[in-house]
Formats: sequence, structure tokens, C-alpha cells
Amino acid sequence: MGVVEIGPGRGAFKTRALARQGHETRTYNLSTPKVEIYTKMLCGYCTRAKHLLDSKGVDYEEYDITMGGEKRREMMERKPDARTVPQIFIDGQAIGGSDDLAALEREGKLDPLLGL
Ligand SMILES: N[C@@H](CCC(=O)N[C@@H](CS)C(=O)NCC(=O)O)C(=O)O
Repeated sequence: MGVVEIGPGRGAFKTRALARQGHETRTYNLSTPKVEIYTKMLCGYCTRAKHLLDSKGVDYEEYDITMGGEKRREMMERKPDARTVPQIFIDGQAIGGSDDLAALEREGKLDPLLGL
């Protein structure tokens, strides 16, 4: 099987489909947004949000703020009205929590935000 190069666009889906067919894939996506998620341990909503992001094949930075600390302070600075976790940011834009992420997905607005 040959090496298939995947350009910007629906990279993650294409890559997985080709990988299933036995192709070696190399992805490059010039418009990959930075996805960040503040979480706590044993947080079902956090798990749900991460599953959705995983299902999209996007990478994200996870900050576990179970113990508070600097990252919790940072989250509160970025989203002063945050009362729950997860708190999700895409390219610095505060998306909200798991329900907000799911709503974006239902409305077809998540993929464009993720550069998919
Ligand atoms: N509607 C929110 C609900 C999130 C939520 O209730 N998260 C819980 C943990 S799973 C929480 O943060 N509770 C308050 C706390 O832990 O301080 C969402 O979809 O993200």
C-alpha cells in the first residue's frame, strides 16, 4: 500500500478511512485550531466532551484542575463566569461546556470551528 498524503480539510476522517484500508497516511492540516479543555477527575460531562472531540480525531490540550492551582486560576481569568467543568476553548474562543459543544455539533457549527 502506498503513502497517502492528506491535506487541509476533512483530514481526520479521511485518515482513519484510509488507515482502515491499510494505507499508510501522513496528515498535514495548515488550519488546525488549538483546542483546550479544562477538566476534573470523575467528571462525566468532561468525558462526554472528550469523546466528542476524540470522535472528530482532533488533538486537544487537557488541563486537569481537580486540585485547583494555576490552571484553575487561568480558566477563571479566561471565563470569569465559569461554574462547572469542562470549559472548552477553540483557538482561544470560549465555547462553554459539554452541552454547548454538543449543541454546536447538532447545529453543524463544530466542524468549521475545528477546521474540518
Ligand atoms: N451543562 C454543563 C454541566 C457540567 C457539570 O455539571 N459539570 C460538573 C462536573 S461533571 C461540575 O462542574 N460540577 C461543579 C464542580 O465540580 O465544581 C456542561 O454541559 O458542561
